[in-house]
Amino acid sequence: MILNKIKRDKKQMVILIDPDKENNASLLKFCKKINKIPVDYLFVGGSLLQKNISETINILKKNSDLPIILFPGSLLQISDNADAILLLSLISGRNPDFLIGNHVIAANFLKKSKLEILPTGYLLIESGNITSVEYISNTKPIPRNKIDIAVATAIAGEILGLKLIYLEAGSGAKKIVNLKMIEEVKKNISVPLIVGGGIKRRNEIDKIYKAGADIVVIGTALEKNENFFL
Ligand code: 1GP
Repeated sequence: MILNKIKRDKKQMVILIDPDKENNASLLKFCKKINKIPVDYLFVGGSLLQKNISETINILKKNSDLPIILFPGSLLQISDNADAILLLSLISGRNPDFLIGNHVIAANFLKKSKLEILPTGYLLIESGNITSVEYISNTKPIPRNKIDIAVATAIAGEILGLKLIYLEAGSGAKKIVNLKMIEEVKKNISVPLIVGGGIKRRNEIDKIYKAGADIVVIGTALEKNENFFL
């Protein structure tokens, strides 16, 4: 679906739902508004775990037709009632658990499940504050001005066989990913490019698409303002 939309020059939008920040009522309210939001897919995941992720997915499935893609902050956020999973390799970091360790633990479960596996090169980019993903993953982000390192890392991800590249400033980031970095990474890869983290204004979305992102991810902005897209 992602590739077909790119072929038709369709820029794509993801809304990130963090199960810990929602309750049944807020999820239902969100689903009622979904047709007014330009959204193609839902990502479900977060850094901590206060409730069973499957419950959140069930509510979203019952009340919307959008594909639900797991965006797991940890192995505890894998559930086979979603449609797909971003199988993240945190290739900007050097923590073996997020490069291969967790993948080995989850491998048998994922192979038996019906989840569509989306192998994703996940690049954490410095964004002006220490984000949850930086702290929890115990990895150093790529400095925001080191465009050559981001490009080389993205190329390495693609030639290793990863099917998507994700430039991540981190949820609630102070600064979005450097637009020049998005542009250069896009020029150098042929797999779809996802960009997210810290997007607070509508006009930033257009700039990020223009720089080359195929998919933009919005989380915090919509959590803070339910009329963000209206
Ligand atoms: C985080 O890129 C996503 O993984 C979304 O970030 O919550 O800052 O929109 P925000």
